[in-house]
Amino acid sequence: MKILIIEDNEIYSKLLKKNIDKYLVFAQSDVIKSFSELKNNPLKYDLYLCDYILPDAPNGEHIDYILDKGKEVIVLTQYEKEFKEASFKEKIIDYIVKDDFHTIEYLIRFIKRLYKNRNLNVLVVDDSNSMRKYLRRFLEKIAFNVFDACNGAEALNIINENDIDLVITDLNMPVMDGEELLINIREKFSMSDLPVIILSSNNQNQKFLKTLKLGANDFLQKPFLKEELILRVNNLLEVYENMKKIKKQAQIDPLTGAYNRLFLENLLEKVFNVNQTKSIVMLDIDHFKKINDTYGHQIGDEVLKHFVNTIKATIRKTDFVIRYGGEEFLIYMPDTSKEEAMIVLYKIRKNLTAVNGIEYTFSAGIADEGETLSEMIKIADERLYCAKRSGRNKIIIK
Ligand code: GH3
Ligand code: MG
Ligand code: MG
Repeated sequence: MKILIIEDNEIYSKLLKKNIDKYLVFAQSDVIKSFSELKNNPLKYDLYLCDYILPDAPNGEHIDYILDKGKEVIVLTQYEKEFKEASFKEKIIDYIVKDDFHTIEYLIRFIKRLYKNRNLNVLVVDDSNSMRKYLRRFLEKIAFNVFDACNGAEALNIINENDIDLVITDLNMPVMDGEELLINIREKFSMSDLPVIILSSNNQNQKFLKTLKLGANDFLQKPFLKEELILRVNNLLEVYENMKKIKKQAQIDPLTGAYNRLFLENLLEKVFNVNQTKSIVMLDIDHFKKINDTYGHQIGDEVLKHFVNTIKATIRKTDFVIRYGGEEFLIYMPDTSKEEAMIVLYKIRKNLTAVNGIEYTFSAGIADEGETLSEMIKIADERLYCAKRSGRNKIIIK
């Protein structure tokens, strides 16, 4: 992300640049001091941080100049009062009052957010064309990918087909209103899986309180200030992303990067479908204790990592590998019969090269029968045990 700072106060611009360099690893910034310098600049930046008043642009002429070129601007100002009347007020992303240096902290956080927003999909749901357009334009300004729908039914289709990260919805709409949309969303997604912001008119107090009880994350009362929209959206997404990170970390085994049993319990119970063909594979490294005893625990750890990496490189994107116990792993393969799963297992065996000069093998049991996940695991485990008893380095499916 390339940022241009336009600021005649050298102390302030230096401080700003220092903070950008220190805290925004993805950003690269340049500083200029005047409108005349700006006119000679090719304007190849993603974001412009502009002082409101420059010696050669006493009314913010340089800001209009940048906005005319379709660029994104955040204004830095000491003159909040005059600023309120500025012609460009509606066209900029936001403004920062330079009254104390804490605002730089906010600015840094804000730019970080803009950077992350580029990977997030926001869905706007409103039957009013002008509101939809307004929100779309503004959310695109703060870097989101925007989808829009004019009622709840349309919104649900979009949610089913796309990876939506945030929904902003009106309440009163034809076909399916905001409340029904929210109920439908919460049947599938928790508050931390897909946050929803309700747009309400000020005469709908009772109704929007109800939506909070139904699982809305936040609300915005129309007409709202742009600043309030930014703050609520950005704050919500900050929480949402942290939750996502924590959730993900909690379900991954730190040594091997495979999923852990928490993942198995949480997710697979949800996606497990009795009527769909699927295979469960239980694998166990042969004589692993001997590897530990001979080469030490650290080398043993390397073997475990190597085993998981080989499995991951061989299975499909829709399959999951889970560390079930110490050196015991489970692979979940949707839409796969045990005969098909066996072919994959042979591939894993073939791809299993030596690690640090140590050759090792594994045994496996595969099941595609059973009504529940635990039944399938039990059958696969019995077959794994058979494979061990009959001499190891075997894959058993019956
Ligand atoms: P078998 O062929 O019958 O499976 O024999 P094995 O030696 O592989 O099985 P056993 O269950 O006797 O021993 C497994 C060993 O795995 C014992 C345990 O200390 C070791 N182990 C478990 N977790 C880890 C780990 O995270 N790192 C390392 N290095 N070793 C581990
Ligand atoms: Mg073993
Ligand atoms: Mg074992």
